Amino acid sequence: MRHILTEFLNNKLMIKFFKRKNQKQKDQKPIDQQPAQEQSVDPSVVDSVQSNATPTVETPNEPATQVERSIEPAVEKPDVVNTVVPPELLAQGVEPHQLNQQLAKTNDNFGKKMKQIFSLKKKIDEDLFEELETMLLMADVGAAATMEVLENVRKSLKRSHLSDTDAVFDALKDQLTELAQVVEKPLIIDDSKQPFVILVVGVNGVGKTTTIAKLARKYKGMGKKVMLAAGDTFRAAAVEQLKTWGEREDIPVMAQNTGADSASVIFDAMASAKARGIDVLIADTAGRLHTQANLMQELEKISRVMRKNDATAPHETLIVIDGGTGQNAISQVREFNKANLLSGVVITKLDGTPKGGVLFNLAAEFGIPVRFIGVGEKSSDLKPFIAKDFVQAIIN
Ligand SMILES: Nc1nc2c(ncn2[C@@H]2O[C@H](COP(=O)(O)OP(=O)(O)O)[C@@H](O)[C@H]2O)c(=O)[nH]1
Ligand SMILES: [Mg+2]
Repeated sequence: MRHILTEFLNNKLMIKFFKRKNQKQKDQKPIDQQPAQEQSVDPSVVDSVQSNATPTVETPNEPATQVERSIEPAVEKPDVVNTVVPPELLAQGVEPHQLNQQLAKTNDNFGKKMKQIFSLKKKIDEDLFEELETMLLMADVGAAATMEVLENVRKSLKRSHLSDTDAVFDALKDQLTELAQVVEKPLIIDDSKQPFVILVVGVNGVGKTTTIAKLARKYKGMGKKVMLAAGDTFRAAAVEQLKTWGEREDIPVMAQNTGADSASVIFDAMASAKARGIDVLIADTAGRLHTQANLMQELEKISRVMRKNDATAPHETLIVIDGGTGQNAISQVREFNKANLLSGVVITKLDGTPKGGVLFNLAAEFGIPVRFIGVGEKSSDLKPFIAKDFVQAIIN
């Protein structure tokens, strides 16, 4: 129902926007159209690993420092924002991060546009609200979230009896923060689960395997024993890619042949993880097109089979979406959510896109916790989602 309403509002608002655009913005630069992102697996990574045909537990002996040698060192960014990290995230070993530069492209669609609008408009009128509405729609916030945010801005201005445009700027920032806070619920690993099992789902190319490597590194860094399960048995390259990451991060990977039954790979990995006292098991899955209904059935089967080992598993089912795909990412969440499996979202590739506003769209439409955001290709480029920091980075 909400979906239909959203579509309706989207159409209505877009018609309004294009009318206005024709009238007023003939000389305005078109919004930056990003080229389609490279979504294929880096062949150099895959080629560098020997294929392993039999079920194995890979435990490379390379020291962890190998990771640092094989991955480009991160360029330290200067601190501009004072980040307040919630205690539960500090407990996860998360240090304060600087997002300004990583989210610079999304900032072009929010902070920069807002400054332009407010530098021209000195009084609060319908025209100002229409400009803001257009800005939010163009920034991938989505129709429903745009309406909700602007309605709340009007209400808060009324309540506070403020009538200068600075107050509108602040109120808009506050309302976006409030909306983002709906989905700020960090993933806490329940230590009573042995292992705590994270199932990672999503369509091909969104960054599942990379995110798994990032999570593995994070949890290992917190002193947890981590294991990976190569549940994407659909493509040979997928298994090899996960093994490569396992080697880099010195983390065991449970894998079987390409074409093996994904549910049984993950089931076996759970049994092995239990026997080896593993704290966190992270399972990869295939991501063939979400329009193929059998993928959903496959994921339901995987969850069912997992529950034969542990009735409470999976303890987290994370959908990974590519932040650069905007509305497409929303339809992917909608599709995967039909099977009612999702407990968290990871939005990747926010470093290379102006479409980070999709987070608000997601928050308003589904309210599923955004556990992490991906801001680069390195295994250290995963940040826990903190609403205030995110909004500060895109409106600074
Ligand atoms: N810039 C950027 N690239 C990413 C990020 N996450 C993943 N990627 C890249 O996206 C591509 C696909 O990732 P992969 O993990 O293989 O996707 P999968 O098919 O869902 O497993 C790879 O080239 C990754 O390096 C991110 O946060 N930022
Ligand atoms: Mg993959």
